[in-house]
Amino acid sequence: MFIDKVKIFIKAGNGGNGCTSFYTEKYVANGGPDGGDGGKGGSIIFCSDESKNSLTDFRYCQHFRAQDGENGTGKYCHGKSGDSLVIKVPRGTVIRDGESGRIIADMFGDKDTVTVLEGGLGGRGNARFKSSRRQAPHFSQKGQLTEEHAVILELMTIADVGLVGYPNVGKSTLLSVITNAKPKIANYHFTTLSPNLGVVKLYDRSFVVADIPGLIEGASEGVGLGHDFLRHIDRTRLLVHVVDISGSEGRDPYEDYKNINSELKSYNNRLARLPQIIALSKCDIAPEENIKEFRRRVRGKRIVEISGIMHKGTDELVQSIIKKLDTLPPLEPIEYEPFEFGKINTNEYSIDRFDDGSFGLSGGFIDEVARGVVLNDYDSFNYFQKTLKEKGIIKELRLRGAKDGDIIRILDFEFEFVE
Ligand SMILES: Nc1nc2c(ncn2[C@@H]2O[C@H](COP(=O)(O)OP(=O)(O)OP(=O)(O)O)[C@@H](O)[C@H]2O)c(=O)[nH]1
Ligand SMILES: [Mg+2]
Repeated sequence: MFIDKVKIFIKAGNGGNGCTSFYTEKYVANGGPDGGDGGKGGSIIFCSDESKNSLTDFRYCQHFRAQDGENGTGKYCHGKSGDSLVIKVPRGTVIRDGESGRIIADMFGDKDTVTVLEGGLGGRGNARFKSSRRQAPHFSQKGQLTEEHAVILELMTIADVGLVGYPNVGKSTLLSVITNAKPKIANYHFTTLSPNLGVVKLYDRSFVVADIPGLIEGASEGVGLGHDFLRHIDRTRLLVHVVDISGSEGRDPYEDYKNINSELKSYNNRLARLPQIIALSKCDIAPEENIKEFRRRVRGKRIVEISGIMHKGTDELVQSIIKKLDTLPPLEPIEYEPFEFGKINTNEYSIDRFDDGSFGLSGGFIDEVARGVVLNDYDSFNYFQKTLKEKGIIKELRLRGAKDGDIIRILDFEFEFVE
């Protein structure tokens, strides 16, 4: 089963906790603090891999967690950092935020590497909190906790040329003649069920062609295989519109041509506006009259007559494609304003006033300080108060009307305001 769109859940590793410990040795009383820092959590990294061509790997595995950082221990031992998790995706995968749908990264190049979630920072051990006035800190910092996020992976194949047309018109046959690809070919509709890629090589030139399942009228409403596969030609620079000019299935070739164009338009304007070369296929069995009639009705377009099975006209078609590609801008990643999962700004804080007269402190700065607080430890609490004072938060609380005895809430704990 071919899968080209999946939702997965990713979580970077938590930071390890810092350690509270004191040096002990025989005959050494009251050794100093020697608690080590916690290790950093592992990050979630995406890497594009040219050897993959679908997202099928993600069908049964949707949860990805990087390793947590280890806790620090005594004797200044720092915890080991957690291993990052590298998730390999095919080239051309677009990574989106699962909630807003905004693009986080376009894995356009081969071996592109993007860190989507940073691991949590490790907490500092009590050895770090030693100062001239605080010789024996009985507290250390906790590691930063990370959150799970949903992301959507969407494969948008990278190819220069896309083949479009009704089912059974000879798209895959054409691909097999002009490229090295060996797609399945058969005389029934929807032989091709997932995109095929092939590379055309002519002297020093080469370009990539994508063959997708056939489209039919109403594809935009989900008729046939729907137009979901158009995503795989959404990045192309040029379309080759394959029209069965023999009318072997009793349809009017000109109507086919018009219908496919309107399906492209209902998918998106970019596709509808892409330059097209029309390949009239099955010319070996087509009445001359059909070709003339089509040429009469479609004027001013580049039209090449081909027969895939007889290998006729295909060289001319390749030459036309190269000529046209030379005039077009190169393939480029999608333009987007990258979405980043909220990086915590450890400098920011805000003060709120609640109905009951209490105050609430929140923001990255407060979270950062709160990680190090052990409320029932006098030392730790002093350190906490001092940090708030240095940041000007105590002063601001006063200005906002806080009086001694008022309740101040932080995360899930509260304390009384005293200066
Ligand atoms: N006579 C003739 N038959 C052709 C030609 N090209 C393809 N065919 C036949 O048409 C049938 C369909 O060919 P495919 O290449 O599988 O067509 P397709 O457009 O990829 O079809 P789907 O994948 O179903 O959309 C096969 O039986 C081919 O042998 C041609 O130039 N002349
Ligand atoms: Mg096919």
